[in-house]
Amino acid sequence: FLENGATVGVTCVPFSGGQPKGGVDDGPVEMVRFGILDQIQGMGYDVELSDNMDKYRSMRPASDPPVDNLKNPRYVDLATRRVAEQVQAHCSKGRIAVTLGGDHSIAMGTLVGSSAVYGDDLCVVWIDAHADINTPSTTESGNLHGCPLSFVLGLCEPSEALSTAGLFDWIKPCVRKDRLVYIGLRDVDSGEKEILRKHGIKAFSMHDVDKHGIGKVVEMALDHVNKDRLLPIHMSFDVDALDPTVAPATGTPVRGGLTFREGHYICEAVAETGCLVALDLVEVNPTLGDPESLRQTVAVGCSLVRCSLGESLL
Ligand code: 6HN
Ligand code: MN
Ligand code: MN
Ligand code: MN
Repeated sequence: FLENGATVGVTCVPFSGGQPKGGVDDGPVEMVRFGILDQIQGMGYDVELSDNMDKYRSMRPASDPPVDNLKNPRYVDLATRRVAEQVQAHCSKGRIAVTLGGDHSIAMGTLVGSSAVYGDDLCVVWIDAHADINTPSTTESGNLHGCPLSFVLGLCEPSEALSTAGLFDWIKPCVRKDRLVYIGLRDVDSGEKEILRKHGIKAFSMHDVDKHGIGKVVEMALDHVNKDRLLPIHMSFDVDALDPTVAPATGTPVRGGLTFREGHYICEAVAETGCLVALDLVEVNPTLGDPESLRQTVAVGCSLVRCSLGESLL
């Protein structure tokens, strides 16, 4: 999939409706200001940018009371549906779809979009401190950035309230449970642990990274979803997978995360497969912390994107 003359389709999603903290909607503009588009171009890719990115902010409905404890459900429904269209458009033209968030709820859209093109073959590599697999009934926070995977895997029990409101009914199960793998977990809710166990979903926690080393963990993770390294990979990278000393400007930091090199190693190893078709880089919140934390987090986000696109391969 990665080859000379390839095109990267970038979608910027200035969206914060999946969680309560403002500022994560400024993530994409800060990464663009840091030069991510020129950097991708400088690597030899053509870059196509999705249009009307400002529209995300104006999509917020005037009234959006919780449904089933889920916060901002209409706003998240509208925004993620648009993300799905934009990512699908890139993938269907053979572009590598790079989506810059925004909070992690936008992955409902990116995964619907990429799976619409790649179907059952799609492998999902989820790099995060969190499992983001709460259902509308297990979520304690009601924040939809903690729920995207339960929607695309089809784990949500049919909810009368959601279907009456006509919300998320466009999301059909589109990712196979045995083609999802996690790296970096260290803050998983008890309801989520139950879901991972029940469905036999493969996860490599920070404990596994300590025990085996990142090289072995990435190899085992890719072996699980993509034994022959022939299937298309969608990597969803939440910057909070990194240790807060490496990526401090993020909404739900958890101590004991991936080092700078471990994070980059994952991206390099995925690039090396040549199978990357879609990448999400989410949860950069430039308003949290001092200017140096901001610069550091934006810089590391851009550098993970470049590495995923093969920057450090010789
Ligand atoms: N993220 N499990 C917690 C919740 O609210 O459901 C945290 C979710 C964090 C989500 O970081 O993308
Ligand atoms: Mn996440
Ligand atoms: Mn997270
Ligand atoms: Mn609907």
